[in-house]
Amino acid sequence: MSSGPLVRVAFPAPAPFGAGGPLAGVALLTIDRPEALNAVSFATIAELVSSLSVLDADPECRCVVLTGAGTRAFAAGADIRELAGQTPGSLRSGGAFERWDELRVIGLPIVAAVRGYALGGGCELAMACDLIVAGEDAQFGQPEIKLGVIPGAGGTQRLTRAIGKVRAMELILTGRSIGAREAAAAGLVNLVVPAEETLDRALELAGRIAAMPPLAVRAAKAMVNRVDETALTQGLADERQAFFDLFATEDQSEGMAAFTEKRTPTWRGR
Ligand code: DAK
Repeated sequence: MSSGPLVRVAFPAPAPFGAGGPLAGVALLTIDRPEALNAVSFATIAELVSSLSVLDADPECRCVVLTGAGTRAFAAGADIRELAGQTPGSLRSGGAFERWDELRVIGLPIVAAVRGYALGGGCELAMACDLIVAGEDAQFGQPEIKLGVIPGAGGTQRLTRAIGKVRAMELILTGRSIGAREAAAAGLVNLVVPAEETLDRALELAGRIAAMPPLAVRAAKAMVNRVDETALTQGLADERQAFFDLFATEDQSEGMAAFTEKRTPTWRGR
């Protein structure tokens, strides 16, 4: 049993593929409960959202990679031992589950690097991220039905949006999990990579996002996420407003000047 933090933070993250030195602008968060397949206890989600909030407020941080310690799991769910003794009343009043909702206010893009099991709350956590890099050994699923309950941290909603109603319905009603290739074919993950390269490939992807102008990155994330919250007419209006707003930034002037002058832009995040 580990007695240190439940979520390790490395900021800046190490460069991918042993390239040496840190990876500018990228933070690596690792759920560190490998003995419990990184099950997300109440304390784990609290630590995770606290770390993300700190990084979100740090102008040096441009992108986050979230992974699980070890090779067997991203996270095998919420901690069943903690859930077992709960009642409707304790779940409503405890506040612990509200920490999950705080993931939604993070403006930084988050890349999930998934090896092994991403089940239940682990699958929901991956889907709450913005991109998913899956190792060939990844397994995604919502097995809560086998425990006598249903997904409670967004699984019925996000899985359905990601892979469509009939596929989500089958997985949620039977508890079957799917491998990385099936997940990719269904549109759940961005890319499937050799298992041992999962973290490096996620860091690489995060590095490319971190090299982009940060205000535009945050605006883009917010606008893509608007899709699930609004009808098209309102979404288009919101996008236009965000587009207009970016013309008040130095990064817009710099980006367009650099294009004209045929040079690499320097982003200031303002
Ligand atoms: N919770 C606690 N411990 C877990 C765990 C989990 N979800 N998953 C695995 N472990 C622990 C095992 O108990 C075992 O511990 P020891 O017995 O060694 O002490 C250790 O990790 C290794 O697991 P196994 O021995 O079981 O390993 P196997 O290779 O045999 O099997 C497995 C791997 C992933 C197939 C199996 O461990 C498994 O079925 N795990 C449970 C998967 C699952 O049912 N996940 C869904 C949990 S329910 C909400 C937020 C979140 C949630 C709900 C609401 N709100 C915000 C409202 C989420 C709910 C869930 O995720």
